[in-house]
Amino acid sequence: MSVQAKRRADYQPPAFSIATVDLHITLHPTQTQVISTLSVTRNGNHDSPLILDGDNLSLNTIAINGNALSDDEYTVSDTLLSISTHLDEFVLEITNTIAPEQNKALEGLYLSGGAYCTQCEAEGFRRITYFMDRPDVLSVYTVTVVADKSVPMLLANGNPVDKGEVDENTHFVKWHDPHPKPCYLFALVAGDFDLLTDSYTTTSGKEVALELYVDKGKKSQGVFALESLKRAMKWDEDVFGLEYDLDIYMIVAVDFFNMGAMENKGLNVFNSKFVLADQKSATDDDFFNVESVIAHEYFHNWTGNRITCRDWFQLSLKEGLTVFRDQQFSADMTSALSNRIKHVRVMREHQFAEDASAMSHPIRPEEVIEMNNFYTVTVYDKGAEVIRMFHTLLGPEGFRRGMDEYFRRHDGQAVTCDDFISAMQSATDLDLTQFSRWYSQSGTPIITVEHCTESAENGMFKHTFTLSQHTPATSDQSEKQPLYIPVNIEIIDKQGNTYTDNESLIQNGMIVLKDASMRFTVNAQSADLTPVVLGNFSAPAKVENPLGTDALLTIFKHSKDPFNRWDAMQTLYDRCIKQLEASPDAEISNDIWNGIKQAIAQEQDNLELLGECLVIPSFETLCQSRSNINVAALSKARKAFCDQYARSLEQELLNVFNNIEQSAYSYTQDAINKRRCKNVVLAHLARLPQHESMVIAQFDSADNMTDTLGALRSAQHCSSATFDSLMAQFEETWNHDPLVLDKWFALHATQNRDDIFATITMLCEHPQFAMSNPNRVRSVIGSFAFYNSEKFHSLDGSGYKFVTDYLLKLDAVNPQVAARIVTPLTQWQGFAIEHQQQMKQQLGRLLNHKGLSKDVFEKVSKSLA
Ligand code: 0A1
Ligand code: ZN
Repeated sequence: MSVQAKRRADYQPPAFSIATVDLHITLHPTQTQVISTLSVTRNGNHDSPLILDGDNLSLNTIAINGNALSDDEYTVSDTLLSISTHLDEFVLEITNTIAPEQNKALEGLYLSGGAYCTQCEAEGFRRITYFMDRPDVLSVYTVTVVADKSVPMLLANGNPVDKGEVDENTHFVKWHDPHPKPCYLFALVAGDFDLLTDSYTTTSGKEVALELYVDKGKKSQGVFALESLKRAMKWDEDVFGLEYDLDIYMIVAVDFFNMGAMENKGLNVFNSKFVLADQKSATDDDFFNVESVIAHEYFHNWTGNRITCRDWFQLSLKEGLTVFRDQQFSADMTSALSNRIKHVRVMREHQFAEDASAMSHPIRPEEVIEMNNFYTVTVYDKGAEVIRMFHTLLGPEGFRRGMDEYFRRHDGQAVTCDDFISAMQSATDLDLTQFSRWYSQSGTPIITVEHCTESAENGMFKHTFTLSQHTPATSDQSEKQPLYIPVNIEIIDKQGNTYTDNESLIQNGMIVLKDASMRFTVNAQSADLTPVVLGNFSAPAKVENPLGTDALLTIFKHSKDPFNRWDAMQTLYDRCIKQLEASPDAEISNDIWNGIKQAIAQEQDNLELLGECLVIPSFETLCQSRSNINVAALSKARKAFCDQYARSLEQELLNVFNNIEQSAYSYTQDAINKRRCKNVVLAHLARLPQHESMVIAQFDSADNMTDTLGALRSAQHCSSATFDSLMAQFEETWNHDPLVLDKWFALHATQNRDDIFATITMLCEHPQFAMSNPNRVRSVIGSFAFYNSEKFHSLDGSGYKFVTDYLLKLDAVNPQVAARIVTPLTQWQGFAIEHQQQMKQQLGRLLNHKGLSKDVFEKVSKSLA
C-alpha cells in the first residue's frame, strides 16, 4: 500500500482564501445534488493552481465567473481537483452529486436511520463537495437545503433566513452563519424528529433559542440533556466570561455516529447515547456522560470554533483544552473527587497503554497518515492533563488571565498550540519554555523516589529525599529530555503530622521537578516519614515510590487529599496482586485485611471515597505496572485476590451494604454515591455463593437502570444459571431499546466463558445488531477486544483471530471504527512473548489484506514496524 504521511513541519499557509461559501443542496438518497459557489482570492503573489480536495464525488460542472471551464483548465483525480486560472479574485461554481445512502463510513453526508446528517471533522467535507478541506480556511456560509416534503425538518449552521416551497412536493430552508468557520464545522441535518424547545438568556441579555431533536417518541428522554446545556451555558459565563454568540443552538441525536458528538457551529450532532437518558433506561454514568458531552460540545463554541486549529497537528489546542473545561464543569456539577478518579483511571488504563505502544505520539503529533487515528486518549486526555498543569502552575486567576489573553489575541483565527502557550506565558512570571516540551515529547515519565534517613543532633532525624525523572524511549522518539513537572507532595508521619523541606523548594504543597533529579531534606523528630508523591495526579506520570504496606495505610489514614487516600489503596491492592502472581497459593496477610477493615470503618460515613476505595484496579490498569504479562496468570491472581477480599471482608462489606438505606431514585450526588458504593460492594459479595440471592433481589426490586445493571454486573460472578436467567429477563424487557441493549451486548461479550465465540456470533445475528451501527459493534466486538482480557488473550490465539476476522469485514464498511477496535491488538508490547507472537500473526494478516483502509493500515503497519 502506498500511503503518504503528512508532517507537521511541512505546513504551508493556504494559497487561496475563500471568503464566502454558498451551498445549495438538494437531498436525495442516491443522487444528492450539491451546487457550491465560492468567492476565491489568491493569497499573495504566485501562479499556483487552485487545488481542492474531493473524495467519492462525481463532478458535474465547473465555472469561473459564470463561464464553464474547458477541459484544459482543470484536472480531476480521485482525491483532487486542480483549477488553473490567472485571476486573483473570482467566483467558482461547482456542481457535483453524492450518494448518502451508500455512505457507510459515516463521514460526509450519510443517512442515519432515515435522517440525513453530516460529519465533516476531520476531513469529511471533501466527501460533500470539492473544497480546501483544511481548518485554516475560514469562510462565511449560506446554505440552502432542499428536500422532498416527506423530510420535514431541514437544518444547517447559523440562523434560518428564508424558507418556502420549490414545488408542490419540495421545500427548502435557507441558513446563514455569520461567523467565519472552517469547513469541518459545517453541518446539515434533515429528517423527521421530535423537537424539545427551551430558551436561555445570557448575562448580557441575549435570548438564545434552544432546540433538541430526537427520534420520534423519545422526547421525555431529552429533558436532561437540555437542562445540562443550560447549566453548561451558565458555567462558561461564570467561570470564563464566555457567552453564546448566535440566536439559536440546536442539538440533534442520531443513532449512527462514529464518535461521541460533534461541535458543528450552532448545530451539534450527537450520538444518541450521549443525549437520551431517563431513570429507567440510563445509569448514573450515562447521565454523567450526557451532561459532560453536552458541555464539551458547547464549550467548543469558544475553544474550537471561535478559535480553531491552524492544522490538524494542533488538534489538542481545541481538544485538550475543551476536555479540561468539561472536566472542571463536571467537577463543579457533581464531585471533584469522583471526577478526578475517573479521569486518572482513563489515563492509567488507556493513555499509558497508548504511550507504551507503537502508536505513541506527543499531544501534538509530528506525523499523520489518517487524521481520524489521532482522536486519541493522548491528544484528548493527556492534552487535558497538560492544560491542567498550566492551571496548577498559574493558579485559577493566572489561568483565567491567560485564557482572556488567548481570546483577545486570537478570536476569529486558526492558531497553533504555541500561540496558546504564548498567551499563557503572558499571564505568568514563570518561564514556560521547558514546560512546552510536554507538547513535543511523547511517552510517560517515571518519577522515582528515594528516601534516606540519618540521625541528627537532639534526637532529630534528617530525611533526604531524591526525586528523579526518566521517560523511557517510545517507538516514535528514542531520545527524551527532562520535563517540567509540577509534583504535588505531602510528607507525613505516622500520626498525620505534616512536614515541609529545609530548602523551601516545596511551595503550597508543590515542588517543581525540572532536572533529571533533585534533592531536598526534611528534619523531623520522627524516624518514620512517608512521602506522598504526585498527589492528585498532578502530572501525567508514573511514580515508583517504594512504600511498605504500613506507609500506604498511613497515607490512607492521614493524607489531607482524599484522592491520595484512594490512590494509596490502589497501590496496596496492586501489591497484593503481585504477591499472588508470584505465589498463587499465598494468603494475603491478616495485617492487610485488618488495615482495610480499619479503612472501611474510618470512611463509613464517606460513601463516595469508600465506594472508590473498594474498587480493585482493573486488569488493564494492572497491566501498566507490569511487563512480560502472562494474561492467564495475572487474571488468576486478580481473581484470587478478589475472592479472598470477599471472604476476608464479608462482614464489613455486608455492613456497608445494609447501612445504605434504599430510597426512591433521584439523580443527586448523595444518591449517586450511595448507589455506586452499594453496587461496588454487591459485586464483591456476589463472589460468595451464599449472597447470590442479594443479586437477584436487587435485580427484581430495582427502580432504576443503575441498580439493574449493578445487579447484572455482579451476576457475572454468580453461577451461570443465575447470570443467564437475569440476562434473559433483561433482554425481554429491553429488546425494543437498542441503547439499553448495548449494555446487555457488552455484558455477554465480556463473560469469561468457553463458548464465548458462539455467544458473540449469536449476538451479531441478533435482530438489533447491525455491523453498520458503530454503537452495536463497539458494544459487542469492542467490549470483547478491550475488556474480555482472558478470552481475547487466550494463548491459542483464538481471541485475536476472532477479532481479526471481524475487523477484515468491518474495515470494508467503516474503517474508522475498525481502526479503533484494532487498538488492543496493536498493544502487544507489554505481553509475554507467546502472546506477542500470536498478536503479530493476526496483525500480519491484516497488513496483507488487499484493500485495507489507510486507517487500519497506519496503526497495523506502525505496530509491526
Ligand atoms: N470534535 C469532536 C470529536 C469528533 C471527531 C471526529 C469525528 O468524526 C470523525 C466526530 C467527532 C469532539 O471532540 O467532540
Ligand atoms: Zn472535542
